[in-house]
Order: sequence, then C-alpha cells, then structure tokens
Amino acid sequence: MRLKLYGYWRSSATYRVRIAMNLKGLSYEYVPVHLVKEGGEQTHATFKRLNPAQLVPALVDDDEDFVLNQSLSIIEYLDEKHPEPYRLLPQHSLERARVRGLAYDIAMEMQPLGNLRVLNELRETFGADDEMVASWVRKWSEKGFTAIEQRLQTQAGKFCFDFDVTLADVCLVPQVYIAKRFGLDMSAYPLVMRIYDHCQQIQAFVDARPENQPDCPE
Ligand SMILES: N[C@@H](CCC(=O)N[C@@H](CS)C(=O)NCC(=O)O)C(=O)O
Repeated sequence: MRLKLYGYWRSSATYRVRIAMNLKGLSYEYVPVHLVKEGGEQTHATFKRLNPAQLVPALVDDDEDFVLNQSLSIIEYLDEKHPEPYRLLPQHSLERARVRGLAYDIAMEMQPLGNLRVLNELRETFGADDEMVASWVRKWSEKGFTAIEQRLQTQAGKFCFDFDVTLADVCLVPQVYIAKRFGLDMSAYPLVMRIYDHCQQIQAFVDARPENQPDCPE
C-alpha cells in the first residue's frame, strides 16, 4: 500500500482521517489541497478527477489503484483492513450502530452547516459578514453539542464510549476544533471537553492537529 491523503490543514474531515491513520500507525504521503487559493484547488481539474464532489479528503492507493472519498467511508475501509491496534468500529452490531450514530450526528448534522462553501454562500448571496458567519457556525454547533453532551451522560468514560477510542472520538475532536475556531464557549459541554482534553494527550491526536500539518501557515 502506498497511501496518499489529499487534504487541507484546517479541514475537519481531513483531520478525522489523519487521526484514524495515526492511531493505526499507517504511514502516508500528505498532499495539501489549498481550499482558498486560486478559487480553491478542490475546484481545479486535477483534483476533480480524484473527487468530482470537490471536497477533501481523498485517499489514493497507488499500488492498488483506487481513490476513496468521504472521510467516514475512508476510515471504515482502513479500520476493516487494519483492525490493529484499535478497532474504531466495535464488532458488536448494536455498539457499532451506536458509535456510528454519534459520529453521524457530528459528520452529517453539524459539519456540513459550517463547510466552506456553505459559509461562502452566506457571504456572497446573503451578504453575511464575518460576525454573522461566526454566529451561524456557533448556532449549529451549540445545537449539536447540546445533544451530544446529553447523549454522553449515559456512556462516556475517557472516550465517548467508555474506555475505547472509536470513530465517535475521531469525529468529536475536529468538531470541537471548529467550534473553538468560531468562538463558541465550550464550558457548557463538560463531558465533550473532558474527552477532547483526554484525546489531546494521545500522540496520534496531537500529530493530526491542524497546526502540526505542513500546509499550516506559520
Ligand atoms: N462528508 C464529507 C465532508 C467533506 C468536506 O466537507 N470537506 C470540506 C473541508 S472539511 C471541503 O473540502 N470544503 C471545500 C469547499 O467547501 O469548497 C467527508 O466527511 O469527507
């Protein structure tokens, strides 16, 4: 396997894949796709060939000659192929469904509302300024984290699901990063933040941080 991860330092979806690959000790070449420069490199023909949806991340395996898109689909593929040292999706079907449920709450209900092209549309079509855009992201982040905080009350330990790191944690940490970036006060979500802080002590999470990526501006 010669894996190439096309992504962007500040992309939360790419951040998820970086965490998962680091947890599994998979080495990969990181190929930055600048989402803003020159109208966004995700819209250029070279990247559209990899992902016509014009979204990062994309995972390319040059040896096996395939391209995958959608962070959760990429992570599930890697999890099945490399179950060691952690399974990010539990083997028990009910537990697996619960982990997916929390991950989807984040990846399908929260993250898309703060995606760059949605925020650009708010600015360009509806005349939103920076504060209005930030307030929009905070509003949907609050709604999402309020539900997650409540859900965590019955199941959280060091991680979202007791003591095992799962896909849910892999999604949670980048979403907290986004909320903080847009100025959300996270003190209303103590369980979310306990898990976030615990994950920050794990090297795989540290190495995946946006500020530790080669395309992060100095
Ligand atoms: N559901 C997709 C979301 C991908 C996504 O939204 N990527 C963002 C960065 S986090 C992007 O490429 N945005 C570019 C744009 O909006 O033009 C996944 O999980 O991979």
